Amino acid sequence: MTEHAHVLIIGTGFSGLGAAYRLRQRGVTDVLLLERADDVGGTWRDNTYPGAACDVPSLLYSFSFAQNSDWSRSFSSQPEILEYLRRFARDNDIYPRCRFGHEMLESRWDPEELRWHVRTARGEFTGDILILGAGPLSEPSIPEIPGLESFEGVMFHSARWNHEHDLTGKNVAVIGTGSSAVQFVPKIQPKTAKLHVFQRTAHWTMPRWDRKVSRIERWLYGRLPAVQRLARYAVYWGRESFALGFTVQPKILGVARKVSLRNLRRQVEDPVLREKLTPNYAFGCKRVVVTSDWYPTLTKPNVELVTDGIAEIRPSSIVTADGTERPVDTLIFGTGFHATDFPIGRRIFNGEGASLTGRWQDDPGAYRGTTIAGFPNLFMLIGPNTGLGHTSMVFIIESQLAYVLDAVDHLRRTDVTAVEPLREPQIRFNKRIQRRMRRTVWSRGGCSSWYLDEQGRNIALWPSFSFTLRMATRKFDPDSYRALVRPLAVRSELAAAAR
Ligand code: N01
Repeated sequence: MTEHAHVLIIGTGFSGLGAAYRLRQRGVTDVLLLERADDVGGTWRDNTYPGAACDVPSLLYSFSFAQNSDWSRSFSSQPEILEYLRRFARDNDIYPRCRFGHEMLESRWDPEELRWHVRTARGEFTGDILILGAGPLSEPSIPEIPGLESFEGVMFHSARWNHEHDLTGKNVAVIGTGSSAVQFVPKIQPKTAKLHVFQRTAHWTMPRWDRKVSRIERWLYGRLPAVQRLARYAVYWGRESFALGFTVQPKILGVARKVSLRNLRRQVEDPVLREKLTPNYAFGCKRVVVTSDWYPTLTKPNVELVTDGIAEIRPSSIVTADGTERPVDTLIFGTGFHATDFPIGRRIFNGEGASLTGRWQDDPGAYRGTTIAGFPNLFMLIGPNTGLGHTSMVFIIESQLAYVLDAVDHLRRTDVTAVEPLREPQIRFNKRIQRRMRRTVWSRGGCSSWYLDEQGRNIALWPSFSFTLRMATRKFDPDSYRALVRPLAVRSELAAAAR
């Protein structure tokens, strides 16, 4: 049997839960959330690796409309964030609207009915509006390395941590040294017999000024939410200054660069190791990793930082380009995610049968990061060019939600059934983004990063301050959209079928 909801939401992370909550605030309750896993939480449910935590301050990492006065540390751990999201879903009655185990396999726009047909692993759904909240960092990326399939030990990705596998006394190889690896490597190092960390590119680091949040602070935030809001603003504006460096004047980042190099000097005595860890591109070009225990961990006697490229993986070893073979019984990928190829786009089809991925081949991008020409009533949270390297993605999600809600209100206020952005405004919008992108450190900093797609275009990040994205998504702008109206006959047919 096909279940219908006015709004279908894919995913139950910050995006999906935030969408369900805000829609309900506006009186839209006919909503279903389709979730592939068996609980809410998104990336904070999936990333359970040791040491998983947020590298954005806790004060910024909750919904502005559901601040958490109870964070125990200034940078929250994954279990605490997951518990926050579960509590949020419980307190706001979102769980009954969730369909767990329903991985979205295919979504097709029906140009006659003017609605979405969604097939999941467990059922069929229709929806007038489809909100994508699956997140760009949900599909782990495992590199193709010769011989990988021959490996006979245990291997897993950081976002699918194998907690059954005890690392005590093991010869472990970690591939990748990004934001995830710098969190779990220091946690697993004491257990392992030998830990080989394979680094392709050195990352710039910033210390993680983590501390316990005092009881007095928590009490104050609980009693006087305005004080917490003030503290939140202060942290927000402090971090916005990074956007100035990333997108306008990279020279401003000189201070941060010095802090990073000073830490490296202080924490790593060995000049050879220090050299290996010194980035050869501009600060901020790749996402800066936030850590205070990465460098000290790499100096431990059982740790080796390997910078020679991996030539081959054998059943129980890894061979590097210089011919050295290292025995390995556990292989952990800290190799990131399919961030710019949006794998979910292969499952979404418009009325002409074209997939979103196909459409994006020549012209990736969305209008205001949220809607896509040719795909009516599809709203993508954390869509193309909405990412940030310096502040909280929750801020961006809330900004986009304002736009989506305004669009939903527009549909309710008028007799319009569906809207899709016109091609011209979308092209203009993305040209502006790419023009601005040219002067950012991500384009000029001399590095390659997951921000860039195969053609070298940055379709991940917003090339300005986050508040400018908030301004761009403040209000739905119907003039930039084509309006579709469901004919009366189709309306009657659908109504009759629903009875
Ligand atoms: O992944 P990454 P991540 N051979 O893509 C290397 C968010 N996040 O999971 O730099 C060898 O950053 C790759 O090398 P290189 C955050 O947005 C947030 O760590 O490309 N190495 C790199 O070192 C972050 O940016 C939090 O040369 C290979 C690493 O793998 C995003 O998630 C916490 C390789 C991948 O680093 C992803 O972080 C954690 C190959 N073939 C993560 N392929 C918060 O706290 C890749 N690498 C909010």
